[in-house]
Amino acid sequence: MINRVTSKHWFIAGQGSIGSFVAYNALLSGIKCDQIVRNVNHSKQTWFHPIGKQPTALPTPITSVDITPNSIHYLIVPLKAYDIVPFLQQAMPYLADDAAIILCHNGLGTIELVNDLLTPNMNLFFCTTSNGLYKNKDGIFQAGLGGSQWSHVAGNNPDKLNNDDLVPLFVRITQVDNLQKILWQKLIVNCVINPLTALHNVKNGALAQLVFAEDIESIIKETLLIANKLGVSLELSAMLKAVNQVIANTAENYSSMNQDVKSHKQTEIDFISGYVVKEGLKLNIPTPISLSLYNQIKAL
Ligand code: KPL
Repeated sequence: MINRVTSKHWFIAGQGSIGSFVAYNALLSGIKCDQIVRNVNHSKQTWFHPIGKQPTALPTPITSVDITPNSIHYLIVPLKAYDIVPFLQQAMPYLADDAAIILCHNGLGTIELVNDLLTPNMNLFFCTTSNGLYKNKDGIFQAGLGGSQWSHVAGNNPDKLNNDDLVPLFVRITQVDNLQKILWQKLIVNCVINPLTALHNVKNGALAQLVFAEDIESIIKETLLIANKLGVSLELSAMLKAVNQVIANTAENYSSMNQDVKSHKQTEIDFISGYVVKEGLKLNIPTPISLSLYNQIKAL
């Protein structure tokens, strides 16, 4: 039986894997939720394929013509990092004065950009998720059950959301107060796996070969210099272990950057190695390895 656990009406940007996972969970929980797309004619019915359960057709997405100005109080933006600011600029007239916005993506650098767009009563949250989701022509597939962590990152009302609001949407989710450390840990994993797999056109698992060991260690060391200077306490041995663990756990996957390069799509390199380079410049710390990876990906 459908259990209406919350009266919040959620809006989700786009029909990506994470957004569709959230829309599926909302549907199961009886929570009001709409996926927003640019053009409904270009979007097709999305099927979500959960682990061990029947595939489910998600509700038809809506466009801005279906939304009343100032009516969005709860918005999840699980878009690629470079799409977030353009989306929010267009969404601004539809956001309520007290909107709660959740960002959810790979890389770092959007929080500062989005903060500049917010009006005083809005609140910004960040959620990082490791659910094994992938998309193909038949829909969105859940390959593994991962966890998510979230925190308030900007605005004057951190209590605008609580964990009970998000459990029905993300399932295994925890509110944390050390999100910066978690985001840097994920950033370092992405700084290693994403550009290397894209440049060498290999699956994540190929990075376990000895020939990549030196590059992996150099990337981690360089990114740690920046993280540590910013007060994020992460250590080389723990990061080496974490990176190798992700390489092993996702051995059969092609990283998102590898897939983006292969399908001639924009990559998230600006918010991965590019973010490290930018922070290095601000801190006066040279980042030649990240810069080289950044330039090589940009050149592809
Ligand atoms: O986040 C990822 C990505 O591909 O973007 C990893 C963790 C590297 C898994 O492929």
